[in-house]
Order: sequence, then structure tokens, then C-alpha cells
Amino acid sequence: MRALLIVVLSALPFIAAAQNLVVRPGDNLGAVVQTPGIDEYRMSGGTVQSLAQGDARDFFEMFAGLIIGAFEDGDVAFFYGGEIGRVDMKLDNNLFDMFGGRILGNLVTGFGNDTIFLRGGSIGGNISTSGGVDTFTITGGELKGNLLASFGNDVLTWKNGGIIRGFIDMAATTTWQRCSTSMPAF
Ligand SMILES: [Ca+2]
Ligand SMILES: [Ca+2]
Repeated sequence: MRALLIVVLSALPFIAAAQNLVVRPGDNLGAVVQTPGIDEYRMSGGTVQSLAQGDARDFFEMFAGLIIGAFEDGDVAFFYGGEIGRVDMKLDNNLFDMFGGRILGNLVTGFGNDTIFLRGGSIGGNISTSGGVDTFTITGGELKGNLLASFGNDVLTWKNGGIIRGFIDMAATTTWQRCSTSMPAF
């Protein structure tokens, strides 16, 4: 009977409960790995070694604190302040909306139709997206590296502010909506 029960249980699909994690000032966590479900992560302070949100369309919101290494597998992210080592959103149609704070390395999104806002703060490396129709809106902040958009009919809107210190490579078809401020040399 016991053996039968174990067989039945192991045949069930693995369903992980999604995780809703809040990290506050004073917290000190290691490598955080969330679930295959739709997770939420909110951070108002503290230190985390790294964050992987896993599969599904996860939510991320950060106001302060430090993620020392990578933030990976995010999908819908709002970044207001604090510091992150590097960001890799990977696949899916991602949104990264950056109001402030600092990314030391690259901001990467994988395939999919990605939407990136840079309104404030700084990115030490590159912004790079893979194929798909990617939309970039830059109205403030500083990109110290390059903007690499790969193929796809990408849209770049740059207005009212923001600094790109590197170059812009939009690859194939590209729509420039409106450009102001100083343009980089091509
Ligand atoms: Ca997840
Ligand atoms: Ca995810």
C-alpha cells in the first residue's frame, strides 16, 4: 500500500507554489532562486548575492539595497534605486523600466519583443537585446556602454535627456522616433 502511494504521488506533475519575497534593510541573503511559477520580488534594502526568478512571467520591484551578482530570468521589472551587478532577463517579452539606481554591468534581454525604459540611473555596461521587435525609450540616466539591438524592427525613442557614451547598433530595420540631446558619433 505504501509503495503504491509513493508511485501515485511521484506521477503527479510538480507544481511549485509561487514565491512572493520581500527583502528589507538589514536582510542578508545568499543566492535566491524563485520558482517555475509567477513569482514576485520586492526589495527596499539589504543585500542579496544573486536573484534568479525562474520560469513564468515574474514581477520585480527594487527601491534600494544591493544585488551583488546577477538578476536573471526576470520578466516585468521596475528599478527605482539600489545597485545590481548585472541583469539578464533572458527569453520572453520583457519589460525593464529603470527610474534610477545602478547596474554595474550589462542589461541583457533575450529573444522576444522587449521594452526598455531608461529614465534615470546608470548602466555600466551595454544594453543588448536579441531578435524581436524591441522598444527603447531613453529620457534620462546614463548608458556607459553600447546600445545593441540586434535584428528586428526595433524602435528607439530618445528625448529630453539621457546620455549614451558608447555607440548605437540597431542592426537591421529600425525606426528612430525622435532624437534630441547630443548624438554619439557613428
Ligand atoms: Ca518564476
Ligand atoms: Ca521568468
